[in-house]
Amino acid sequence: MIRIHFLTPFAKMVEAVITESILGRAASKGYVMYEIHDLFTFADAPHYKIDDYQFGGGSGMVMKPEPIFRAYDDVLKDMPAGTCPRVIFPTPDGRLLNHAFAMELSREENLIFINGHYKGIDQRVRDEIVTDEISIGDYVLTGGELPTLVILDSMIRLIPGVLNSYESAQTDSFTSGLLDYPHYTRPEKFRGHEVPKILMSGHHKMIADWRLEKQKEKTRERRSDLWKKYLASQEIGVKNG
Ligand code: 6GU
Repeated sequence: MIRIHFLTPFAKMVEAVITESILGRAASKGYVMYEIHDLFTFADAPHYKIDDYQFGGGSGMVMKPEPIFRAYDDVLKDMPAGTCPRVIFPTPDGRLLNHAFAMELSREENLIFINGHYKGIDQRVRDEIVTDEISIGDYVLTGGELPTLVILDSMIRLIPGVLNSYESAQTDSFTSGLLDYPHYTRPEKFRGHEVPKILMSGHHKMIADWRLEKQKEKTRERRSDLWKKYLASQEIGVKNG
């Protein structure tokens, strides 16, 4: 059972997504437990401010360190002494999220996600607490909740048993290094478009070859970066027999 902690100023947003998704089902099935910690409850009375102007000037507020450090201490206090959980800070200037990282996280026992807002968080939080700074792509979002939920979704689905068919996580895009092949279901003919004949042939080997060919085609056309890696991995495979 993985324990996931959220340190966030938007507790309700995180809760809403969790309860309405596979993330929630993973919790009901006992694979994961969520604890959402509202950063405002760790701020100082009477104003409960969690952000402030940045030293050195410049537009945009920065999240204050105290509420985050207090929330973090509070979470650690309930863990066995010596537990040193990974602390993920989703941020556009982090390392890019990928399948390998999602897989790595899915094997952890405790994870803490810190959700930044405004211009970001005080650097001392990043220096002292954060272990992993992760971006979900080259664009900027208004806060860390959606990226946190994206990272979470990508890892939770990799825990064996969470998906009804673990197989479906084994064969999708990126597990193999290639993009996914096209899928079809009934009806066989729809608005004049027919399902490729080969899929109806019952020849498992030919179907597998066709699918691999489609995967290669798509990857070559859309993702030259993945395609180069795939070709390199094939060469190594050949060399090693
Ligand atoms: Cl992790 N956070 C924010 N705010 N924007 C992003 C992102 C993260 N990754 C891409 N854009």
